Formats: sequence, C-alpha cells, structure tokens
Amino acid sequence: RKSLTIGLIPADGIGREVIPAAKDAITAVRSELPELKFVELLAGWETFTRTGTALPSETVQTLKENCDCALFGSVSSPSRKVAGYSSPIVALRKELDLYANIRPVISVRDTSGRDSAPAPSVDLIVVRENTECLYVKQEDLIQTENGKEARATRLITERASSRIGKIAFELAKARPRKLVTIIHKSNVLSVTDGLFRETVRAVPGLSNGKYDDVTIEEQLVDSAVYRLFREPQIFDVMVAPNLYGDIISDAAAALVGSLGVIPSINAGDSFVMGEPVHGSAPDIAGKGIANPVASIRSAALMLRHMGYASPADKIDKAVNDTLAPGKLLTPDLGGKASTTEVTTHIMSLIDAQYK
Ligand code: NAD
Ligand code: K
Ligand code: MN
Repeated sequence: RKSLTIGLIPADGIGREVIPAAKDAITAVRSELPELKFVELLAGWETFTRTGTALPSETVQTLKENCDCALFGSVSSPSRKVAGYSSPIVALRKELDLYANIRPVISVRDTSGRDSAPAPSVDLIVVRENTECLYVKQEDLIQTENGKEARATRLITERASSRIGKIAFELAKARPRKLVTIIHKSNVLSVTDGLFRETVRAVPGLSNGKYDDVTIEEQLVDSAVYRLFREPQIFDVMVAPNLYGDIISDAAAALVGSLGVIPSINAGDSFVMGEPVHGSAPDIAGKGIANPVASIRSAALMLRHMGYASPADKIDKAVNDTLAPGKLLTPDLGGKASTTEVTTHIMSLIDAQYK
C-alpha cells in the first residue's frame, strides 16, 4: 500500500467529539504508516433531518471506491418508527458486508470505576455476527380481533454462522487460553440457534486440523450473562448471533468501568471499519466530557486488523498508561478531565514513544 485513505463518519452526538480524537491518534503514528488521507463523510440522524436520508449514497460510494478503511462514531436512532429513516450503521455493515463485529473487553484498572470494590479481571473478546439474526429488520404488525400482533423474522444462515465461527477460532488460536465459547439459546430456539451452534462447532472439522489446539465450550445466553458478571475470567472468545452479541458486549463493558473505553471493529473480507461500542450519548453530548478512549482504541484495533501492529501497540500503550489509577480520567470513570485533556495526554504519550 502506497497510501492509506480513511473515511471518517462521526455521525451524531458524541461521535463528533470522539472521532477527531481517533483521527489524532492515527496521525500521531503516521511515521509507521503509508501516506495518510482522511475523507469526512456524512451519515446519521442529523443528516436525515437535513437531507431526508440517513446514509447518503455518496458516503457509501466513497467508502467503496476511495477508502481503505473507515472510522464510524455513533448515530442517534429514534426509538419510535420514523418514516424513511433507517439506521445507517446497520445499513453500512450490510452494504460493505462487514460480517464480524469484534469487541475486545479488557480491564486495565483494578476497580469497577464506580466504587472501590475489586472487580475480577476481564480479558475477553465478543465476536458478534453482524449481518443477520433479528437485525434483518423484517417486522410486521397486523390487527387481529384481539388487538395488534407484531412479528419479527430471525434469520440464521449456515454461511454467516460458519464465517463468524472461523473468525472466532482464528482469534482464539492467537490468544494464550485458546478458548471459544459459543453463546446460544438452542434449548428454546432449537432451529435457529441450533443451526448457529452446530455450524460454529463444525468449523474446526472443516479446517484441516488448524484449530485442534482451540477448546470449544458453549453456554446458554442467559447463564452466560450471569457467569459473565460473577466470573468473567472464565471467558476468552465469546461468539454469538447478532442480538446476543450486542447485549453481552454492552454488559461486559460495565465490568470494566464504562462503555466509553470499549472499542470494536466491523470487519469483512476486504474492508474494516473501527467503531466505539457506545452510542451518541445525548445525556453528555456537547459538554466536552465524552471519553475518547473507545474511539482511539477502535483506531488501534482497525490498524492492527490491517497488519499495522507496531503503531497499534503504541496507541494502546499510551491509552493504558493514561487509564492507570491516578491519571487523567473523564467523568464516566470517576475523573474530572475533558475529552481534549485526555486526548492531548494520550497524544503526548504516543509522541514520547518515538523519541
Ligand atoms: P449510549 O451508549 O449512547 O449511552 C449509554 C450511557 O453511557 C450514557 O449514560 C452515556 O452518557 C454513557 N456513555 C456512552 N459513551 C460514553 C463515552 N464515550 N464517554 C462517557 N460516557 C459515555 O446508549 P443509549 O443512551 O442507549 O443510546 C443513545 C443513542 O445512541 C440512541 O439514539 C441509540 O439508538 C444510539 N446508539 C447508537 C449506536 C451506534 O452508533 N452503533 C450504538 C448504541 C446506541
Ligand atoms: K457506535
Ligand atoms: Mn449496543
């Protein structure tokens, strides 16, 4: 690669406050990257209210034709149905076939951030299927004699389950514990979750012994959440259908103090998009106190996925040193620092590694 063109889609709310921090982090490691180009792109609720579409076709086209990767902030999706509106992040994952949502959850502090009780240390990755399950959004509402009746389609395919399973085994293989836990509810949903479970279980058998050293476990989703809160250290790589994966990763975020520190990438075979797990946080948007760490870590995760491990390590080290107890923290982690103060501090710790 001679150059690296990165699409920036801050979208709504605190996305606009934290994506610039992620851009700064990538710029700070530019000496280890090809020539950088950033392209700002529109999407989100605010774009919808102005233009009538939440995902302009120009954004999709530029990502497909001109960008090597992208960073997405967060979108404000209304809870009520709004005619013509549909979530741009869900659409982007589909348009670019970003079928894997990879969410590492690691505790770097020894307290939960809310009180001084020692929390068990967490080091796990949630691998969430990103294209199907209930997110196919086929919902119907009918009027019956007894009132309204709503139904949704939950799609699970062998193809999508197999490719997400492969990602999980691939990640587990590279980790010390080499453990994959399949999350499902096939005691109730024996057809859909049954297919997910069996297909993921079959992945090693189709891979010529490549994953022989990886242990497979499984856990019903409800007890998985229970055990996640009681003994998070039992999990290594958790692989789940779309909705369970969404819920589990937000829950795991609580174990390490804040949603504001959890990164993710949406990955496909030819494109990757970094994205903080959190939403647009309307309760703190515009106050300059959003934690930039989730976005900065998403930038590092994206670079690592593209093979740029050394600059990604430098960003992660600077973040971890900043999160160490007694250092600069935003209010979600019990501190008083602003987005800008934390970002500036992280940048100085990145710069220091090049001196
Ligand atoms: P949220 O993640 O926006 O916020 C949940 C809580 O965590 C809030 O108290 C918020 O202040 C806090 N928080 C989140 N990120 C933070 C950060 N970086 N620093 C400090 N505190 C942070 O979830 P929500 O309130 O349920 O949703 C708000 C909006 O975001 C909704 O419109 C929802 O649809 C949208 N959303 C979008 C995405 C996405 O873009 N992929 C994901 C989740 C929610
Ligand atoms: K987000
Ligand atoms: Mn979520």
